[in-house]
Amino acid sequence: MHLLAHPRETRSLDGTWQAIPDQYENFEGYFEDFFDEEDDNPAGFAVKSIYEPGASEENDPCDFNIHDGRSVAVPSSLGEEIPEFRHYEGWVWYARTFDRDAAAGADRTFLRFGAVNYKTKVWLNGELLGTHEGGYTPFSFEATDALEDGENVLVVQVDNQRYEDGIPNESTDWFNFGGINRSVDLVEVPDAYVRNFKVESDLDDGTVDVSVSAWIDGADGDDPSVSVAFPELDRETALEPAGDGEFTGALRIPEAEVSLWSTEDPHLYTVRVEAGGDAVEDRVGLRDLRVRDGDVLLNGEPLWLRGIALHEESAGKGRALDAEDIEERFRWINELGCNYARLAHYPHTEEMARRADEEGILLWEEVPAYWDIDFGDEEVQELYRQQLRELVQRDWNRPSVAMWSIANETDHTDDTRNEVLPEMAEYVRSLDDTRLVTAACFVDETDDGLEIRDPLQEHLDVIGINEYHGWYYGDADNMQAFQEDPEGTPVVISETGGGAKWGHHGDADERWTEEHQAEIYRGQTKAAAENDQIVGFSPWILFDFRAPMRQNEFQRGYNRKGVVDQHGRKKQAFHVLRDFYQTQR
Ligand code: GCB
Repeated sequence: MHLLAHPRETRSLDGTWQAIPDQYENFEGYFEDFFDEEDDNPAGFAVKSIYEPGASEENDPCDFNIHDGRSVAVPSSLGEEIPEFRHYEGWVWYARTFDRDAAAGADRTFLRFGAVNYKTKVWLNGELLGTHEGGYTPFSFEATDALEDGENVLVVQVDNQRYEDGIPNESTDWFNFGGINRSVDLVEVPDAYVRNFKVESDLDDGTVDVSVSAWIDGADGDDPSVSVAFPELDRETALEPAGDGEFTGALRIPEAEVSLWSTEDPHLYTVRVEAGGDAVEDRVGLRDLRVRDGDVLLNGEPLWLRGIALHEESAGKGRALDAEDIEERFRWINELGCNYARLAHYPHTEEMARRADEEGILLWEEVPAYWDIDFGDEEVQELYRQQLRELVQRDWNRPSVAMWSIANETDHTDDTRNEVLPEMAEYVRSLDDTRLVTAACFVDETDDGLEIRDPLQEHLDVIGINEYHGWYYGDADNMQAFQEDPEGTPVVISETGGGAKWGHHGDADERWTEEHQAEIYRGQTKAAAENDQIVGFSPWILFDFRAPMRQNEFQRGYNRKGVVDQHGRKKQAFHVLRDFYQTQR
């Protein structure tokens, strides 16, 4: 199933919702009973006592009424909205009503969720529309048949418990912000509509080859006429049926007529896909990205990726970033002199990628296949593919996205993992073979120095390495000893760094001081610059972030490896990194 893409007018269901925690998971049965008996109980909504499920409205103590929750904003991270829910992990019922004007009614209506952490179950007017697992990617359900004229009642059960067979699973070094963390929209479309489309480009001897695929749903065997247009380039072409609702076409445009998208000049073009009575528009970039002779090339030119890693988190807002947060992130990224950012360890809001398109910042995007995933479990593998698919199909039109990362620090001595991860790399390529596939791997310390001993490396276009010389082990500047990979695959240092509490000062060899962290950055940046195989650097991390397993006196619930603290105050390492990037231009 392809994702319902976002570039069209929608009706937002963001705003004030009601939220009710259900820690003991009691209410689903009563809630469903209510709809069975709706005629007897027209005013309420699951108004049942847990002691007397059959009680009438008059004598019911009403332990649970979907309209009588706490008022919360959507999108939001629930624990940030209601302080006593800060560490809550369990079920929460969300509800809101909305009116539908039947006269303006479209043929078909979908409900689209930007991201809900972690499991979601959705009912509209008592009808179960669907379920979803995974906290960071969008999903949609068709609501056409459940919609009513006038008032509609939308109920969403959110479960933010951590699961052993989840992705991620129970153990992560980040905070588990539950809730409807991204926007909810009603999407209205005609009977036959453009579900998604993909624009790919590469350079071929002075020509920009552009290929376009569009997926049309609901045409019922009656092929509509489908076309794509790039108005600013004065180009248009028909897309031909390719089976299973897919339509494809290509354009060849002389390079001289095109402003290619690059980090220096991130030029975007409008693209418009029409199919019968439906049309969607987006802004895309035309560019050529590939790896050759150990380099990452953008439009044929080698690039050194001056990066930074970041989590999606904002003080007091959890994972529900707003426009101001996105603005602030790009201010820091630009101030550091970056041309690249690693969005760790899960898909961030798609607004980050849209902004990166405009700013000319290349992105590493990843799914939360992190640490100890149960790779042997087939259901977990299916969930893994689903999360990859939902991310790739969301962002495959974003020119900023350069790398899809399939995993972070998974055990390279585990045979099952070594069978499954190459399959996932191939799966990503089958969805999108115009970007580079990577993963954050470990490097092994041996008697001869550092070696990449991960069998996954031969399946990757770029090898990501997380190493903490100078912090967890070794000396910060010993990356010179890094062994050349025989294949010459380019390496990005996907993580390195050390912790420091903002404002804590001392000698450069005193842990947790800004001076110590800055010294690690001096050693690491020097080593990275001297190693030819390293083509990029995204140290850990832009800002301090909440991490339940970090509790010493300097941490108190935060991972302190930020070059900025959680309030936006810069540490000395920020300046070391910025100075280094001046020299890497
Ligand atoms: C890592 C992980 C990252 C942690 C970091 C740390 O290698 O990928 O999620 O937060 O180390 O601070 O130890």
